[in-house]
Amino acid sequence: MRTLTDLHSGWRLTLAEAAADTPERVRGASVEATVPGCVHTDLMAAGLLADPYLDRNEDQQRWVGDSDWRYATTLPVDGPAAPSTADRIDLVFDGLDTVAEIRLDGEPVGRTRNQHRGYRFDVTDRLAGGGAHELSVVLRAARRYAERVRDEVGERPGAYPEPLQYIRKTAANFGWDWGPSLLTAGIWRAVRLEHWSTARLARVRPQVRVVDGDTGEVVVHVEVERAGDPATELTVTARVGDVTGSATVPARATSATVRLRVPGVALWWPHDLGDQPRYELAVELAAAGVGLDTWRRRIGFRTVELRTAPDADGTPFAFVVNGREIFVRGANWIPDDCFLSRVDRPRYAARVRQAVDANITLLRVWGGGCYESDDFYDVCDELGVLVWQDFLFACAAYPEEEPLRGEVEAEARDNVVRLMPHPSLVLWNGNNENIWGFHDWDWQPVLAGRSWGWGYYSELLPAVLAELDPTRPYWPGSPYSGDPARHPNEQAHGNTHIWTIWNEVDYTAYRDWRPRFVSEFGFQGPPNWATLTRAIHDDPLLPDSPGMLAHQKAPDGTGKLARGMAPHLPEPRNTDDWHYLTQLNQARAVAVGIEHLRSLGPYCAGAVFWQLNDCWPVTSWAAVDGDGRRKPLWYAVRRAFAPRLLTVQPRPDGLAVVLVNDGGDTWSGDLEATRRDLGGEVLAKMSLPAVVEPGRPVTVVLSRDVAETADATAELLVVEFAGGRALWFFAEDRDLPLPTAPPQVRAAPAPDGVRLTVTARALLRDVVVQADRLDPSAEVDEQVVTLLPGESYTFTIRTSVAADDPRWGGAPVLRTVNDLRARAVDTVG
Ligand code: BMA
Repeated sequence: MRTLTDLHSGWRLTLAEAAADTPERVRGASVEATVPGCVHTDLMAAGLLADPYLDRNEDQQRWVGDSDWRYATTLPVDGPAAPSTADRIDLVFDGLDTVAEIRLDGEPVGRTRNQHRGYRFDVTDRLAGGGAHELSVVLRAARRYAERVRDEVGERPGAYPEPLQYIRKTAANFGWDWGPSLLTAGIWRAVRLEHWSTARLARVRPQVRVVDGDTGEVVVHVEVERAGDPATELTVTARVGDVTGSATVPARATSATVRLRVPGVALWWPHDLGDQPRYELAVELAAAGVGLDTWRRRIGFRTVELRTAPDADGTPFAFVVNGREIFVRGANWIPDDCFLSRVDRPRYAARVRQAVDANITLLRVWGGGCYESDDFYDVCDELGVLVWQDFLFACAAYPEEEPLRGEVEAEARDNVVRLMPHPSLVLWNGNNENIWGFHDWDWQPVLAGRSWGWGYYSELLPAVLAELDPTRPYWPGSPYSGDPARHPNEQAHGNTHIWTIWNEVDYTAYRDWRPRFVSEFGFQGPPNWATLTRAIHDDPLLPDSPGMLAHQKAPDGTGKLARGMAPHLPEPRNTDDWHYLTQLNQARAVAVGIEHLRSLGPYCAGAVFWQLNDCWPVTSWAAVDGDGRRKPLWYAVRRAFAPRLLTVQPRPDGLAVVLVNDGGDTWSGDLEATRRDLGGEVLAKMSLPAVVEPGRPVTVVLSRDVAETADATAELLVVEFAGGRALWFFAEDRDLPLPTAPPQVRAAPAPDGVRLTVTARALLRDVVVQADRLDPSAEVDEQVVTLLPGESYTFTIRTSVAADDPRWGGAPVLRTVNDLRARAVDTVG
């Protein structure tokens, strides 16, 4: 049997070649190294590097990425390297970051230059002699390597100045408009010795399908690697439950296929539509009845298609899962930490759980990140989250020549095979914004006819998929319009990114778009207070103080935040106000986008906002901040993505109510709409019954007496349907005479913390409880709550802070837009 021995202990890290500005304290140091891990985290653990996530430490640390580093360990004499009867001993790296030279006892074993693939080296002869062996891995500075490749293949344009397209390494690692530039190096995934004889399972590719309703079909393609006598006949057996099949690998052959038909399978569904039954698929390799190798994964049975055949309006982009067309409620996923090896299974589970709790049904693993570890896809399988995986190309023209082409193909092959057992994976996408860049970002004169990646997206990647995993749809890019002759971001065709909002125009302009599917749109806001103040210690702390600016990577981000909220909200007077208002504006902006896009269904078939998570504490588009805290946006997304949505939308013929039902059952009730004054008195009213079938939004244009007001700043619209409520304000908050009477607040002890009941004496806009200001570990069950006069809402807060703490009662913990009015009035008065 193949045996695996992890080589994760005894590693030391030293400098191999120091960049000029490397501090003296590091030069002679030899520190304990964590494997899997990276240089930054080892240096931090040894006290030689300040945490780059704090203040402006990032600026002082370029030397880490610009130096060469050496990892070394000794294989114990009586351990896995001891003389062995195995035919083969392989040294296997699941991931090296990135440009590595591997040696055993000082003699070269191999070189690598791609973070996104695994490597296997036959070291049988090297270890034959017994005794202690030294294993070392020297990692060369990635930027320097990339620049050398650039000089070889010729410069290509890109959105960032760094040479990220000349090396197969997580692009965002060079710095992004939400991420620091912390060029990592390390043995970032598992490393081990594998002992085996005769043959091993080199690749197992289960193609999983559903045929005839509830019969599962699993076609298992197996490739073996042989050692020893090539004439040995091998047997491959595959099993799902009590269904077994086998095939022979004849002498000298290296592949076989086993077909299984599994009757009566239960289908795997995204979490909002059904369960996630999984079935263990076990594959065994044997020779003459002796087991040689095994492979096990949990698969799921489901079908997926991407409907893109042109229709009368253009080119749809609609996911059909198990025969049912869905509206995708999605979020973009970026690496959850700049130091990828810190993202372990519990962290993936917590983050994906946050997505599920926000009613998100799809995560798009964005192309500037990485192919995540199996844990991520496994958690998505388990929790019923669809995954759209980008191939790793983002925001740049990528050369198609060697030494890159071969690496791109090898990494695609590795990862397509690795990820294909996962039912959650529903789409492979060619790249992020590169086709757009080619069309719009003035790349063509610079390229002057040189390759830019189109060959990857249009030929290489689809060919790899057709060969290895034809069960999943492929799409060349995000955005892409389905035809290379057409502008890639054309809204009637394919998938679209909306970035004019945030960069240029007000968020209400989302309503001017009629796209078929939006795979990126978003708006920034700062992280939660506890996260912000853990990372930034500016004094005074201002929106543009130095530490704050270092944690805001978007061009003119601070200006865009200010301009984005000015049309809507009262002006902030201080950093506390700014923090509450910019977070609130982010929540409102994205909710407006989501509700509008859902109201266009099924013409529009998905809204994937930018972005779920962060990789460090930063002001960004994320709903969950770099410390894992849910921003007000998260709560707004949960509401806007509720399977059943009631939303008010302006339409050419007047204000309309749109009822959206993504659930499995009919949604019906009486729709009641009232126009009221700010004191709550009903001025006009209409009601009518409505029946909303799944996937078919119903639009009801409101009668004019309800929908039109003569006094925009004195009235609002309240719509109710089947227990849900939506509000529409005729004027912006900054223009509303919001009542300044403070709410009544009552804090009562609860088993895990506090129940905070807020009662509105008058209309109260967007209550947020920043409990993390009192207790960094506090969690609040709801945020951004508007109360009509007389209404109460009870926030449940998990915290160790006592209920009788007077700070629960007001700013800066309890915030409302009304306080800003009060203060504005005070200041003026
Ligand atoms: C798109 C993304 C990312 C970026 C985001 C926000 O360009 O694909 O590159 O972080 O917008 O600007």
